[in-house]
Amino acid sequence: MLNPKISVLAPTYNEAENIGPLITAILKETPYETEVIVIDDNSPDETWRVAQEMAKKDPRIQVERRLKDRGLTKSIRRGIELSKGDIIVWLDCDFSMPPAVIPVLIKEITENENDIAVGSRFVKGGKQKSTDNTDEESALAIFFSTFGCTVMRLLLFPSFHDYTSGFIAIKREVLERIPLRGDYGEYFIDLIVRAKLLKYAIVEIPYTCEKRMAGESKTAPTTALLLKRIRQYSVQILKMELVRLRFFFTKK
Ligand SMILES: Nc1nc2c(ncn2[C@@H]2O[C@H](COP(=O)(O)OP(=O)(O)OP(=O)(O)O)[C@@H](O)[C@H]2O)c(=O)[nH]1
Ligand SMILES: [Mg+2]
Repeated sequence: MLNPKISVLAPTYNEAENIGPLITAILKETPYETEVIVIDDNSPDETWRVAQEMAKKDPRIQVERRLKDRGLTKSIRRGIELSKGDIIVWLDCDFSMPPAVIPVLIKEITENENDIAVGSRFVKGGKQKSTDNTDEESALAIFFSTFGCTVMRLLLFPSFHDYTSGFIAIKREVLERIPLRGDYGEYFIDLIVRAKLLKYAIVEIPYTCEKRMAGESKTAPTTALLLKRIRQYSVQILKMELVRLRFFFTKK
């Protein structure tokens, strides 16, 4: 792929302290012609305002302030709709996923004939964030994502490791064939399983997941929400088994 256009999507909810430095880092690190699209769910901390101020001075930045129907998957979907890139990248906006890895993911598509490159905590060289100095909910969330990904590997495709990554570079044409489905992080399991079934070339690139730079977790700020997420992920695994079965019988 020669000279692709790149769209980097930044879904945010209460990331006011992170979004400015993150946009700057993304624009610094990403090769080729790049647009950054911030999709903010009308954050009470006014993340959208910080991004809008930057967008006034830099035409590469676009801000979508969503006023209703909050949701991570819906926001990424909206970002895809607005984007113009040949390759679309997205990542968490809390510096847990280093922007310096973005060019490595893109290179896997432009030079190594992959369709999808995923930032992975669970391949050799990758690292899940440490549970040191973290509260109980975050430690539990870290435990469940590590344990959950191992279970998914065993039940789904053992060749893939980080089913809840959320850090990805992907060709637009793949997303045209596989629209994102789901509410929160489980959309990623669906995307990977369907892409595997359709035999897209997927590579995992190791990275070290850091603790969020500032602000609060949206995955597991309370034990009740963490349990809800675990339930969502469990239902998703069962759904994917059904999708797999249907695929093998109908080949679509
Ligand atoms: N637009 C939008 N973004 C969201 C929503 N919920 C979470 N996000 C963003 O999705 C990304 C992942 O959320 P995090 O809170 O970092 O989840 P996490 O990585 O499991 O939790 P941490 O351990 O705190 O990093 C971040 O960029 C959030 O701002 C939402 O409802 N709407
Ligand atoms: Mg995070």
